[in-house]
Amino acid sequence: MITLALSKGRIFDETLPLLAAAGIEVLEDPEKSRKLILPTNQPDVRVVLVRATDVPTYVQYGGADLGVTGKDTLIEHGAQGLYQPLDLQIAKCRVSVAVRNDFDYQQAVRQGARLRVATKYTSIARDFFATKGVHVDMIKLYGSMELAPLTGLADAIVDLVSTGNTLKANHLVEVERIMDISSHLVVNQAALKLKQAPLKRIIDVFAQAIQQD
Ligand code: PRT
Ligand code: MG
Repeated sequence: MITLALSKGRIFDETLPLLAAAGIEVLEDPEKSRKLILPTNQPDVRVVLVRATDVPTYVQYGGADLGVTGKDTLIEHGAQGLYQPLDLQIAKCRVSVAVRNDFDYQQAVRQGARLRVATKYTSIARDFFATKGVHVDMIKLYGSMELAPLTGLADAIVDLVSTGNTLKANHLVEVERIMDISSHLVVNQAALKLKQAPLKRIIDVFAQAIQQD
């Protein structure tokens, strides 16, 4: 049995065409079903639905043989024990710094004052501001970072941006692009040895499907 860990939403949706290229069709719609383990048309392949931030953990400890996860999640989680054979070029976005549109970010950074930064991505944010030589007070959040500058919780946020519509709707502006993000295929190291043939086949088909795009 091959177990693939996916999160509901954009990662699930954008992985489907890659699975199709490998002849794998998921037999239930995660938005309609309450099942956490979804069968596929291949009796020896199943999909487990986990929280996006839990995908690396499932694969690392062998709860799944392989998974699809954002580079942002991989960096924050740390990639110990994970083989990362492919950048799938899906679920693309960027990690950026954003502030209220009436906040003078350049001035705040230039003065060398402490910047209060709210984010779920504390590791990425810490590295980024350390490289810039900016002192930060880091506030860890788990959701809706956009709210932090609006309520006075923080001066700036470090968050994912794709279209920029969420920032705009909340009177925030992107002031720095930290890094580009896409989702990667991650594979359990032990599974790669024990189930080498079927896993290698999936990796190869995914690699080919990406190149054709
Ligand atoms: O949503 P939930 O809290 O359950 O979990 P999650 O946010 O960890 O998962 P999910 O499924 O939302 O995101 C999974 C992965 O998709 C992330 O780890 C990224 O690698 C990738 N991805 C790509 C994104 C986006 N684009 C994205 N736009 N993840 C989140 N967003 C959010 C962003 O945080 C912001 O709130 O969408 C909003 C901004 O979108 P725009 O288009 O308005 O700029
Ligand atoms: Mg989300």
